[in-house]
Amino acid sequence: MQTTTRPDSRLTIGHAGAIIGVLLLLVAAGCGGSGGSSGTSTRSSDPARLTVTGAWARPGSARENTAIYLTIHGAGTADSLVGVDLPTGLADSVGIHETTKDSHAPMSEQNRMHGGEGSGMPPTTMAGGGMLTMRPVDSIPVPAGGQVALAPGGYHVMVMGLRRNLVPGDTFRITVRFAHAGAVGVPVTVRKP
Ligand SMILES: [Cu+2]
Repeated sequence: MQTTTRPDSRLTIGHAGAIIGVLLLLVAAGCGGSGGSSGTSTRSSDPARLTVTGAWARPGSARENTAIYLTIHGAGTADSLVGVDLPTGLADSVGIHETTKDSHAPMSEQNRMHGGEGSGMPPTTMAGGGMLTMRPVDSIPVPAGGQVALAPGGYHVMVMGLRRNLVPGDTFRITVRFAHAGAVGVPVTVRKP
């Protein structure tokens, strides 16, 4: 007097579970792909075109200054970064700056005007007794096939007079202009250094 429905239904449930498992794997694979390298298009040595990666901004409050950092991967011909455009209404002005360690000069006029490279940072402090001095630059050279990092303590995109708060996790887009490559749209993520 035994029925055969129970083993059958159990088999069906087991089969459905396997299908769900496969679907979860597919979803997981899709998520993983977006965070990592996505094939040859992100190769830094691609000579065909200049690319900009890893752009991030320091958090900051309205009326403060902040900085944006990024990495430029040069194309087959030498180029230069000549300007940056921020989204409308993000800040009063923007410039390209270089921070250098200067053991002689007192606080520069530029630093007195708008404080340090990062929001809320004291303008001129550095371990070892040197002074950090920021100065505006007209352009940043990008060698053919080379890589240029805009990073804390060096070149940076100076954002002056934020008109709203930037908190970790915020994202916005900037346009980075190059002499040869032209305008390159770049996504920026706000995060702590
Ligand atoms: Cu600066």
